[in-house]
Amino acid sequence: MLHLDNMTAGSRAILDQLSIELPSWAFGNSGTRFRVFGTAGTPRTPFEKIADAAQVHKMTGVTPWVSLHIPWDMVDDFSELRAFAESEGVELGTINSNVFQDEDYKLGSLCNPDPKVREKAIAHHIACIDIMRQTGSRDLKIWLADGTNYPGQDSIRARQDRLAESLQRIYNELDEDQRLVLEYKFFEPAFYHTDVPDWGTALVHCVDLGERAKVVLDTGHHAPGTNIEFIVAQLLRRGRLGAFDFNSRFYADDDLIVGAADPFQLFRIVWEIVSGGGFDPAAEVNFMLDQCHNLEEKIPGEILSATNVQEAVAKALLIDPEELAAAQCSDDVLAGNRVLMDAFSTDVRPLLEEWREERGLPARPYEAFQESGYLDKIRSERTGGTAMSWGA
Ligand code: PSV
Ligand code: MN
Ligand code: MN
Repeated sequence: MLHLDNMTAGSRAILDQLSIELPSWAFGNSGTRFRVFGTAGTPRTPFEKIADAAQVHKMTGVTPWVSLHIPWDMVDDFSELRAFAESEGVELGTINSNVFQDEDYKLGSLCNPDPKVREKAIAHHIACIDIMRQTGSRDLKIWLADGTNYPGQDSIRARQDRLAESLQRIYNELDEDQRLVLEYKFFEPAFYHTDVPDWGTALVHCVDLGERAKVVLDTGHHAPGTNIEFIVAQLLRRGRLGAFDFNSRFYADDDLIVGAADPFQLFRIVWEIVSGGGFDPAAEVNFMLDQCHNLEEKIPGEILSATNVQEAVAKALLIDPEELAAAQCSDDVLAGNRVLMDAFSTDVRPLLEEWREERGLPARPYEAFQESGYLDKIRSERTGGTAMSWGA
């Protein structure tokens, strides 16, 4: 039987320090281009999104941060929002810019051929940096919808040059304790080419920008079959893995609950983070969820996501690095694989129940939330107003 007492001090520290940031947009309504299905009690304001996110932390104890998206989470007074978050037991985290929903950005934002549009997009990021000063956020996260649909529509190379110049202007505005984290995605909404399609392109721009520019790895932004753990290993080697957007996918950018589609892939990724030192606070990797709950209730969806990541981490911590290294030096090509598979096949849920009980948390967060009555409360209280949705 596994017990916390049997863990090494190093593994125990990783488990205790694990923190996962929640995306504010996960608590709004979302859907596909075919239909957005609403739920009763959906937040009508950024304050209500934070109140819901705080429930996830109250149940799991591993999600103390909430990431904001600007302008979706625009408020008059960010110090008021910050104080509210703190009163709910959470803190404001990463600020995500949005240069993909304005008519002007039809042909791109930081890469747009029109200098006036590029100026507008740069100004938006500078406004986000100012918000970061008020929210106390460290990271400015940039995901761009820039790209083209047809060969010849614009110059791929000129767009890279414009991107480099625009990013440098933004980077130069950061304070010493702030970072720029750049997210890549190989397709969508542009279909012929995307301006930041892969980790190589993101890394090249980050290296040019400076030490405080890092890459964001969104697990849903790769071609099927991509070995994501390899990318993790390489970015950690170079000290350039800035943040994770966890989610899972069956087909495209599905944004489903992390660990739902392929828990073994999640385990492999997490093991690479463990073995590469990525959970050491000094590595400064921000672990975030980037999900949308189209059909399921949002708060339980986020609770499950947080516990899925925590389970993958606990499994990876069962691997004895010395045993694995010895196996890898043997002539048996399957010996190391057996070590990994033994860890993956172990049920760590009782261990995590023990961990939660030690902290006065519910042993089973998902069930405890369902029994808490919170959903009934928000369903009856949040009447009137307009429910917020992904994209508004
Ligand atoms: C769009 O693909 C996206 O899902 C990116 O992953 C961003 O992180 C997120 O939207 C929020 O802007
Ligand atoms: Mn993302
Ligand atoms: Mn995405």
